[in-house]
Amino acid sequence: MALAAARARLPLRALGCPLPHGLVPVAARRCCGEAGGPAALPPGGYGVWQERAARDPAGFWAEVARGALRWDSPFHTACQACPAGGAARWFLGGRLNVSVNCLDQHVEKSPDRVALIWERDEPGTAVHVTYRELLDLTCRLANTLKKYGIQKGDKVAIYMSVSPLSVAAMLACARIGAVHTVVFAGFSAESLAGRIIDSVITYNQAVRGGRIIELKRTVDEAVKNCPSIKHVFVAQRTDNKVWMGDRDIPLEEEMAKAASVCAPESMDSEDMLFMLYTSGSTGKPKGIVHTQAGYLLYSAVTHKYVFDYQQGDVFGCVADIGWITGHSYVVYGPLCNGATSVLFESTPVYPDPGRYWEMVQRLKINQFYGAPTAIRLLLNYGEEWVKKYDRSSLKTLGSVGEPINNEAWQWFYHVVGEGRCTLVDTWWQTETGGICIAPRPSEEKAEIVPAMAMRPFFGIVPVLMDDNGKVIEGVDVSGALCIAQPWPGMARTIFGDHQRFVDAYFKAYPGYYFTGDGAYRTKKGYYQITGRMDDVINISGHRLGTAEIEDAMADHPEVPETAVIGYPHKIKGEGAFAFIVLKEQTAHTDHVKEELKTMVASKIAKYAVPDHIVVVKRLPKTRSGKIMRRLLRKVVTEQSNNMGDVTTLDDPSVVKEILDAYQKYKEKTSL
Ligand code: 7RM
Repeated sequence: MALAAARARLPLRALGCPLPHGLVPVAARRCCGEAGGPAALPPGGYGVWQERAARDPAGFWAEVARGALRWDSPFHTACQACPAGGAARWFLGGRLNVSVNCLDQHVEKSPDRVALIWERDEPGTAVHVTYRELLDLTCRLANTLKKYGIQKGDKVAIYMSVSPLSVAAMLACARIGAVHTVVFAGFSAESLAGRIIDSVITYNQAVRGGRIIELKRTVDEAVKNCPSIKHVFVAQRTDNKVWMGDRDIPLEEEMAKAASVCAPESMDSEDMLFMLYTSGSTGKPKGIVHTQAGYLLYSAVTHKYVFDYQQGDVFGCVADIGWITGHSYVVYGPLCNGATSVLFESTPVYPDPGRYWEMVQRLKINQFYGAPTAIRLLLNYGEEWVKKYDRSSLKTLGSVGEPINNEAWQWFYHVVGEGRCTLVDTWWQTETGGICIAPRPSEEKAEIVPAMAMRPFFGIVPVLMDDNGKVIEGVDVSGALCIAQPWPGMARTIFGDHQRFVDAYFKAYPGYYFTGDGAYRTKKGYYQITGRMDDVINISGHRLGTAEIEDAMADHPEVPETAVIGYPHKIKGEGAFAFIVLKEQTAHTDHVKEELKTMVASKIAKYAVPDHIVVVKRLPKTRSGKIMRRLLRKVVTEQSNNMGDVTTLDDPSVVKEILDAYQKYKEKTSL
């Protein structure tokens, strides 16, 4: 009801254009300009570059960095290994500003080139923003932040839906040397409060799939538990009024008063650019830190070469800016390359399952980059939703975030891409900064194997490790996926806990970066990712630690113990499955389960809520008290005839107990 009223009152303009100083939807503006070309590589081809980059990473990247980035002062050392283990540092002594690379350099040559196409929730209401306009927004926002005392090194949370203003917020931080941390707008108040931040930029509300999301209200809740937050800048995504307190600053009003010129801060290559929280196998999410030059270079070069981005192309990555994919392939990579980047605010099924392809037709998108979970969802609706629309602009399709199953790959390739587009399955992580393994770039017309990431990017040297920490040579082998040499996009640390960084990524296989994933090297030497080797699960392409979900349920007074595992889910890829122990057999089990679900939603986010909760008398534990989640996975994937080694179990009879409980649950529900 409330929503219908809100929408009737304020469609286009308010759901539409909260941008200050009268930016209005423009149907068609030129997307390309003459200059400001994408990142350049030295002459050669894939094989030549790959060989050179692997043999001499410092020399290779130094050459690329000189050509592709605009420097205030040149670097003196391309790459320096970290003496205490950990990630290498890049382009030492160099100074630059990321926002200058993403904006000013393009404005100088082609100010009217379209930087962003904001594909808003309501189809057909796209807003085009030129490079000049985006620089103007960024400078006004930067000056507003400065006015309120935000300085180099301060931490600014961006809790907003995707829009030109949220992109400007990221770039404004970069301009003045503040560190942004984008928090996905689906995260709860408690998640937001858990981040280390000095101020927040948010919207009054967000709009997604025709629904209103109360962002400011969530920020208000978070602020109560987060005394470090000094300012909350509130922009208007809708015309609805929200409560404004002492700490709150109306963003557009301030921006309208602010100067549209802001001198960029000259940053050291290794100064922090942003941190982004991501889940690991233990503890709370960690703030992964990326620095200025190396990250920008790597996102730009991978954007150009993996997707074969050509100047004038419209690049459509439908990820939210709250994830690393949005950082690298909605914002930094494309803008550094002077591209036209689409900001997708909606969902794949709003207003109907043809949304992506209607958008492709209308915006003439040339590269479409999305997640397998959306493809799996859409293929259930049938081909008509795709075929209705003209997709002839498409040249490259990309997949990211989780393994793409063969059925989804084939549908994406044949139905969406009409069998004539290159489909790249791209493997990478928050920690890697950009794509590390993908079928492109490659030698001219090299084969692409369905549903496989295949080939390392320039300078990425993948190795597989066995259980004893030895490198596995040869082909047709599987092991733990590590990367043997540094590359510029690698994260540098975990904010505030460098030891945790070293322990998580460099300890298991000294001298190598351990990804946490397993991989198979095929007979032809290609890489296929087999999935996480730790207790991280992947729900709809979103990373979550099973321990995080367990922790969120731990405070329930009637539930002393829980164990969460990932299980295969047809659409989401994986879902969370919880086993819980109750204090005593209460009559209101269902009530407890509902309470647990609410706890997970409010402590983490809705997508983290377990699909299934099974009550057991006890959890399977080793004699030293460790929960054997491996056994629970066997039960849920119905491989209980093959439990493996159970000799370390404290009491093997627990297996039958759990199997019985699972069977009973299955009969009762439609599992
Ligand atoms: C970009 C991103 C990283 C984890 C990673 C993998 C899984 C990502 C693929 C994939 C198979 C892929 N960053 N993953 N891409 N698995 N094939 N193409 O997703 O930090 O959020 O997640 O996602 O397990 O370790 S992330």
